[in-house]
Amino acid sequence: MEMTLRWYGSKHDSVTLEQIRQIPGVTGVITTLYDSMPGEVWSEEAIAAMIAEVESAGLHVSGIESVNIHDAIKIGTPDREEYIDNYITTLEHLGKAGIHMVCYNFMPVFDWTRTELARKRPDGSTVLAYTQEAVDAIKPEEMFASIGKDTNGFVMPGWEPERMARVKELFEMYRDVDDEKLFANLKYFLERIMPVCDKYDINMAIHPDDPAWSVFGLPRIIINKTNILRMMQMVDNPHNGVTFCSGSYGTNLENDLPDMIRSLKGRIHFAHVRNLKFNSSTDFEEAAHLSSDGTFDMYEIMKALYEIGFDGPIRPDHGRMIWGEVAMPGYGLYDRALGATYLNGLWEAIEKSQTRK
Ligand code: DNO
Repeated sequence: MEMTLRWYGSKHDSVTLEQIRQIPGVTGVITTLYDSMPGEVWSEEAIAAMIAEVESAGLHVSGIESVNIHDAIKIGTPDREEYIDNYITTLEHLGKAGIHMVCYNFMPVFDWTRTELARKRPDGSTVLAYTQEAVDAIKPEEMFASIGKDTNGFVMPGWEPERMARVKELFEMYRDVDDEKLFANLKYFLERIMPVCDKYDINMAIHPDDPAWSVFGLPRIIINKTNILRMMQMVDNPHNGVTFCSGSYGTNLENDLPDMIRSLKGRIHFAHVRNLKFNSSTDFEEAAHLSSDGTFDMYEIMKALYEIGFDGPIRPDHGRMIWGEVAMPGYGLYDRALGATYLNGLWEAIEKSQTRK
């Protein structure tokens, strides 16, 4: 595996490449063209500039998170053809530039959903949190306003104000899309893009829906082992793979994370590893990465990744806001650096104990 950190680009991120370079064991970043809108073609020039900036700091681009999917593709409207063609061109440009991993998601309307961006924990740190009760109590169009005040002035991935302004309209557009239709539209999209992925050896890594159940009545399909295996089989190409995100699949306590990892051998192209602390099955907060701070056994998660021979990029995921840092919620430097170091420590221990067998 390669330890990486997510980076939004110098215009959008409070964390610098120079700081990332100083985290022991982090050699790459996962980045994106954060200003591009879903459906746009990423130009070769913009991709080259992004790579040059990262490389000049002594790091490399280990993959993209995300090239977002236009709603027409998820809904399956006739204009999806044009947007799929654009997506293919973007993949071609990325492939030519030597990028081989692309993370994306297939969630309708909202990307990840949290109800609090700064819940205070007993140690004074703040974290992202979710309660089903809070979601049930508000209308979808109120969602952004209810958390928007806690973004510290940053644009949150998947919560771009332009999109949020259209929430009502988007809900209307998804009215006839159920789980089966969403699966069919995902299959159609994947079948169209697999040839370019084969040509340039690009691993597509679908991110799970977060939380791993339907919110506001919208269909959500990338939520559990059954559905993800169905997706792997419906387009049975090794380039059709997953981002294994422990914090997203883990929102549903019925998901056995190490077992899911083992069942996806060869198809995990990217890993997001973080811990959650459950206060009840419908109330969870994003803990520190350490096993004892949350609900998951991080050793077992890392061991399962090690055992299946995972060799893609991995990143610590959302961190707590600590030590007075002001950053995009979940994406500060300090706690993610602690997370990277902890995950590297677990990996080293697992690796050494395995070779001693
Ligand atoms: C949240 C992220 C997601 C993820 C996308 C992938 O912090 O994990 O926004 O990047 O769902 O497309």
